[in-house]
Amino acid sequence: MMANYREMWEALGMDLENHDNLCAVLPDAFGDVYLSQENRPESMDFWDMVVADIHGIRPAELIEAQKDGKKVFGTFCVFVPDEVVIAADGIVTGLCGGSQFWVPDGEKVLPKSTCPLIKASVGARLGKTCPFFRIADMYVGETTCDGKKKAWEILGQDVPMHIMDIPQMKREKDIARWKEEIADFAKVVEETTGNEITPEKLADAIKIINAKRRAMKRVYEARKADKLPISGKDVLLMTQIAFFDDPQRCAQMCNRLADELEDRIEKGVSVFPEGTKRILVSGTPMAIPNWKLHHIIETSGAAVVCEETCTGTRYFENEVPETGGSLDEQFAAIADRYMKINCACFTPNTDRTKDIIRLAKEYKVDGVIDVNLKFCCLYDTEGYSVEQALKEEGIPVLGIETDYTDADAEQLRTRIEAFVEMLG
Ligand code: BJ8
Repeated sequence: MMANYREMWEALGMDLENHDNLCAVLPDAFGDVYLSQENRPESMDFWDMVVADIHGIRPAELIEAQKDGKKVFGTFCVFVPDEVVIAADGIVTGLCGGSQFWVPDGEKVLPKSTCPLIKASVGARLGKTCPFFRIADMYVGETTCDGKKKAWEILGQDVPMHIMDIPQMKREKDIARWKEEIADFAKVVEETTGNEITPEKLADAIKIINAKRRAMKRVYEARKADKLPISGKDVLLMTQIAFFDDPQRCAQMCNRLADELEDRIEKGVSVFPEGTKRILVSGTPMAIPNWKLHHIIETSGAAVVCEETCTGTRYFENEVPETGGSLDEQFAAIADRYMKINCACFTPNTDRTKDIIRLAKEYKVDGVIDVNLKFCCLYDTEGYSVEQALKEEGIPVLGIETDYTDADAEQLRTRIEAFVEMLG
């Protein structure tokens, strides 16, 4: 596992010795969390293979593409529109760090009271232990939370960095400004790739990303079944890897999985015993390999049936209308679609609460676990309104705060077990 890529990692200027430490722990973690599950859908073999060589297969593909003159854009937020990059024959790769392994390197330069996602992302770059951070020709940041805004100043010291100014409100004038921001991003992408974005190419790119969204949505739809054909953990893995993969292959693999799940539903195959409590997880994103909460929930007598997170429904819900038209019209359509993402960095953000209630009903959940990554002030504060609204709806909710360490795992398990038990 992860053995044959040393030359590539060396050429990328990685810290091989420290990277070996990461490679040594990941297979065990994956084995404990994933391979211990029974009766998994066979189509998960694709994602198992990708994880087994997560720093090998896809990085090697990206480097090959770069040899053909393609440019790789590293992103940290679901607001950065993939369509624009694809339209210029560029490649997008997610860069959010989800491992505690990277946190100490991040803490060398960031305040400890920064959220682990940011600390891990910065640590992965500065510690030279993630090939994706080494490969990206350009990083694309955004003005979402304060922690990220300041992190770009450190990350951008030795990598070209473009920052998209994301509005903090969703008034008409904010959306119009966001459209301009997308048009500006398109110019930067054109300059970086050397390729022109034409209306036809953008229309094609919109179709490619919509197809990926639809395929992911099909997998999610299958989780509405009474007999759950797949675990939450497996779907989380699918979504996490969707940020790194080629979008067309991603769609193909998700559709293949959805076919199998639909077949399982027809045959009544389930991966959980009847009566297992159904949980919706809402809150902060879970970047790979952050499987902590899902693992605890699914080994505490419950199943995760949906994620209202950016590694969940916020990533794929809503499509860009495929109406074509001028670049300007398409940028407007893209701006509209992305402004439907309800992130806690907006105010007001009452539509997120509505989303959570809608999803809770659609997925027939018994309860909601609202998770906050430690030191994320936005989701932490919004948790108050979320809990209030859910209680008014009579939907049981458990608010938790956690990080990437295992220090609180047992305490979390106790609380989650008690919550699940309370669900009757
Ligand atoms: S659209 S959720 S991906 S900003 S958890 S780094 S907010 S302190 S990740 Fe996000 Fe885009 Fe929003 Fe989604 Fe900051 Fe909070 Fe950390 Fe966060």
